[in-house]
Amino acid sequence: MKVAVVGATGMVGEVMLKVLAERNFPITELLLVASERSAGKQLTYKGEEYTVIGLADALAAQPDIAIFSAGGATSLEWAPKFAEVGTTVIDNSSAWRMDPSKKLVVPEINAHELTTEDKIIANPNCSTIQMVMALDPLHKKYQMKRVVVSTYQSVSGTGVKAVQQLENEIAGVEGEMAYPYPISRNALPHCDVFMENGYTKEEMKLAREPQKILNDRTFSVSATAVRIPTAGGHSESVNVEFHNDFDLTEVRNLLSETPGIVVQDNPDTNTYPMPIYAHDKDDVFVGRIRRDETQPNTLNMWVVSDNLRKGAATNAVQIAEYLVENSLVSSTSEAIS
Ligand code: A2P
Ligand code: 11C
Repeated sequence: MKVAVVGATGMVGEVMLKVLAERNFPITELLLVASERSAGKQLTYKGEEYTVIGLADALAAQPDIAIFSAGGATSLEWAPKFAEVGTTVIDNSSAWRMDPSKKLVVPEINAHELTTEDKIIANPNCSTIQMVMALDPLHKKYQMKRVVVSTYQSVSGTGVKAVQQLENEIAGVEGEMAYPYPISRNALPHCDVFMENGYTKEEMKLAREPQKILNDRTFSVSATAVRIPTAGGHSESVNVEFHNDFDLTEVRNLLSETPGIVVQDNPDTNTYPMPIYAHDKDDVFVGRIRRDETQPNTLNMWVVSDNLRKGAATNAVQIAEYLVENSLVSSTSEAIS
């Protein structure tokens, strides 16, 4: 495959290159793409140096697959141009997620919906991906009615400036602020911008994206998204009410048997998921599985994942792998790696 990584110099882009290399994605030609500011810069992939190019040059090269992590504005402008020349775009931004003509894909759940017609495929929001990974097997068995989620999101979800703000504050040095307030020793009930309804955009992503991914509007999600001073890995307290009753052992078994999920749940040994241990892993970790004793058919759980991996890069690469394995993209040349 001729693959373009758009936003290769960014935080997600860096992890994308790592994940593509680790999973040995079949690449015949790799185009590393960023803004014109970065054109000419050198980046390394599998020990080889690559020169960063701009979007116009990447488009002219007509890649088979382009994975975009360069923000919504870039995706809105450029993804259709790539699609027009036959490239299949996998887009990490929020630009196309709720567009009814675009699929919103978590491969373990709904990759089977993809066809050769899908030229722009949306990758869901990081906090959505880890939540639906844990909800899907339970929804299939017990049918969800309502989810109440509170997130504890790392600064890496905001980007380089936010990671720097946290590091500066810990080191006690002045610097640029990514957030309106200090983040060290703090918790900001504010992820992404505020909307007219008083919710943040992140909260609305959590409310809307799961219905589209699970192709089911019979359940609702109410979210509060909070930024906390962790470097990487998002955590979520998920309260889910089902139509049908469940057995806790069966819930643990269902989750354990689900590919991509690891259950870490043993109060006797203080075993539960934490962001520092989810770091650099592709799985979604679930623990603190217990019955909500205040109402029937309701479960509490704690869901943690590396937001730059399963929440972004890994999910996108898994989509690309699915396309290749199911001949939904055609390669312009023979694979050499
Ligand atoms: P650049 O490094 O040249 O600015 P992050 O989310 O970590 O800030 O990364 C954003 C990524 O998107 C970077 O690789 C950045 O490139 C890229 N990017 C931002 N704006 C554009 C643009 N207009 N065209 C292409 N790439 C862009
Ligand atoms: C965060 N979820 O942690 C965001 C980052 O819609 O893809 C990714 C934003 C998005 O703030």
